[in-house]
Amino acid sequence: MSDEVDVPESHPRYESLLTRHRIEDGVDRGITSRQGLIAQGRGEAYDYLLGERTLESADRAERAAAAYLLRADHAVVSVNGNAAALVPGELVELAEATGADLEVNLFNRTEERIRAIAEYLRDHGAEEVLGLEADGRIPGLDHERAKVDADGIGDADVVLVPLEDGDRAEALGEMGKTELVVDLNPLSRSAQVATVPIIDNIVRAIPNVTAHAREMADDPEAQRAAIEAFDADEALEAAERAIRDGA
Ligand code: PTJ
Repeated sequence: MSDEVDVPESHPRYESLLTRHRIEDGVDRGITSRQGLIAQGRGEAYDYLLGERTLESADRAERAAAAYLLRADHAVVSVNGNAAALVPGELVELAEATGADLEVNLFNRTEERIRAIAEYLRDHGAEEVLGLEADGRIPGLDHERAKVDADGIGDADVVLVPLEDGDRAEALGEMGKTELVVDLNPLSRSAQVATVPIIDNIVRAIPNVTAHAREMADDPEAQRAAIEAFDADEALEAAERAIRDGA
């Protein structure tokens, strides 16, 4: 299995085909669930409608997310099978740039997949990966879906959850956590309940959050301004408008 894909860069759908290949490769490696293939298809459809670009409103969301991560007492970046397959190195860089922990946290939880993802993140430079303990619980969810690390997501005040399922996003919000959600569907419950909904493809979103974090790292005033300049309802509306009108 390789990261290479036999598609010429001049192909008009090069990025999209490369992303598909990474998800397929993730399934082959035992990192991504087969449901992850379906989730990717849904994401692609929204990305196509959004023009496969980072909207200005999404860029503002990515900047606000960077500011929340930098200002957190304890920030955690949650990693599932799709995120790990698509942006493993980029997630490690984001954690480094913001001081956040990385925690493997799965919707369709299996111990094998958790171990495979943790190892894959370590192969991409991660020093510590949480999620193997799973000794904490998110209240209000059934047993398997409720599992988190007590010292990780359980203890965090800010969590970045890419491609999260709506029930869990809602339950994490009810625990009083500041939630930063990456999801291409502005109508999804996860995006709707997020403190910061990032309506963008994870492959563009994560490196951009990192770039903003590096730029604002030593500038508390810029961090405060980024949070103040962001309005979640406006961002959701802007994405819906872009889908409807192509604006
Ligand atoms: O690895 P696991 O077991 O934790 O499972 C992960 C998936 C993603 C399979 C699981 O959480 C799931 O089934 O999610 P859903 O309910 O299908 O929701 C996934 C959401 O992510 C949808 O709203 C998609 O539009 C969106 N999405 C898919 N691909 C991307 C995306 N958003 C941003 N970037 C993407 N590349």
